[in-house]
Amino acid sequence: MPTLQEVLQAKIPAYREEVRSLVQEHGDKVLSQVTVQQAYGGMRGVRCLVCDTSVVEPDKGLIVRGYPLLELKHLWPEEMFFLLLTGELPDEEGKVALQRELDRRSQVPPYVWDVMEKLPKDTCPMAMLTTAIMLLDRDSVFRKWYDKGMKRDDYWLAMLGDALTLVAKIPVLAAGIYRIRYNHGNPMHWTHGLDLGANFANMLGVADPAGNFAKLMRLYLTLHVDHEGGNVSANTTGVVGSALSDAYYAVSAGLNGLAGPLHGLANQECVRWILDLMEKFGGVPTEEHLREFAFDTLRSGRVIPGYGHAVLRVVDPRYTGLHEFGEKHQPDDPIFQTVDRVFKVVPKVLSDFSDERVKAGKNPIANHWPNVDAISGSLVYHFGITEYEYYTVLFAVSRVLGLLSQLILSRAISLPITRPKSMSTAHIRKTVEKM
Ligand code: NMX
Ligand code: MLT
Repeated sequence: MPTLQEVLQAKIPAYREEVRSLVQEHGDKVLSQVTVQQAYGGMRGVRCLVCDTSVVEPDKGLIVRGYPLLELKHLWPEEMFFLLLTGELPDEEGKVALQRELDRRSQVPPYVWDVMEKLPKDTCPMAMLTTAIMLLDRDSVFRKWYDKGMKRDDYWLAMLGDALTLVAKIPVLAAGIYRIRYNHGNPMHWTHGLDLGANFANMLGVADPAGNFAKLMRLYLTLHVDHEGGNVSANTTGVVGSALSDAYYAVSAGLNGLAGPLHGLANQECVRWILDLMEKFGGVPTEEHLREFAFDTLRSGRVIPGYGHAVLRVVDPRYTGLHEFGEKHQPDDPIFQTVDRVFKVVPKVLSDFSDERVKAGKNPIANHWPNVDAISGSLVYHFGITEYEYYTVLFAVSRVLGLLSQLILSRAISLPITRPKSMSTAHIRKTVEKM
């Protein structure tokens, strides 16, 4: 089978032509409109971005290149990367070739570890990760080729070079940051010949005699890999990349968005919430205690982490995929049992609370179901990685693959610099009053 680069090389001309003819023939047709509510409401539902790696259907969840996510849960993260980029699944030979490419690129330069070691001990793990990514920018192929006058048609190729390096190094960086930040020893090396998920599990240094932690890491990385183009991290990465900033700048910017509590940081907030709940009630809480705790959270003006979503209106299939793993491998773990009980109680609490909000003249809560962050941390905790302030880094290791896929494709079709128009409140008032 041809390599990832060869598959892309063969497909990109037709992809460019498809986009060119679409814009030429239908450029003035309307896809979406913007209301005042949307301008002030996080652009929710405004259809104005292009993303060909995946789509989130409100009533189905993530669809990757036409496949519903749960049909892909057996795939390994490197296969997902191939699929996101090309729309094709690699055969065994294609997968192994990609793995060997990652082997070649996996070494992290010593100066990065020197900086990580010197950071204050209480630095946030996500700040360490995005700093480490920025330090790698020194070797950006895109930047070097650009400085030498690279042709626009080659931008995607230079981006692919940086992307492969980042895909190979991100698990090494993330695992090393875990070990440095929490005094678990020196960073460990990538093992040549091992897949990405197992390598990551191994480098975290978790004892895994039955291989179940490696299985969890493969599943985790596969399920978190992409979530179309509008989420904060993907959108930010796209905007920064559109200025022709290289992959290191663009991805680290996106991950800084993932580090927010309403986005990827919710996975660690969720474990904290579950542990507080269990501490308060001395173990797995009763449904009544849980209801009381959830209402206390809401009435104190906080969100219930892991519940709700800007697009989804059903249980997140990523939650379902991880839940199946928990049921099989850790059904007796009290944290997993608490997560399960939260699922029984919280949707109704959110629904009741939403009714109260509406009566008080506020917005309803649009989605009462769990998203991926409601469960991911509890599965990791079981394997002894209990430092939950680290968990957003796990999400980041996976999401980098999706962010990079989107960046490469944006350069392939030469999306221009992103520059929408803003309006002042006075202008909006004047405009609507004339309508
Ligand atoms: N707990 C309490 N209030 C909520 C929740 C929740 N879980 N979800 C939504 N709301 C509130 C929301 O804050 C908003 O309040 P206000 O109008 O006062 O600002 C109101 O309900 C309407 O919000 P929605 O339209 O339902 O949701 P929106 O699209 O604005 O936000 C989230 C989506 C995901 C930011 C929101 O559901 C949330 O904060 N959830 C908890 C945090 C979380 O799990 N984030 C992870 C998302 C997934 N990820 O991995 O990134
Ligand atoms: C994601 O995975 O990016 C989140 O579910 C957030 C989103 O899609 O808005």
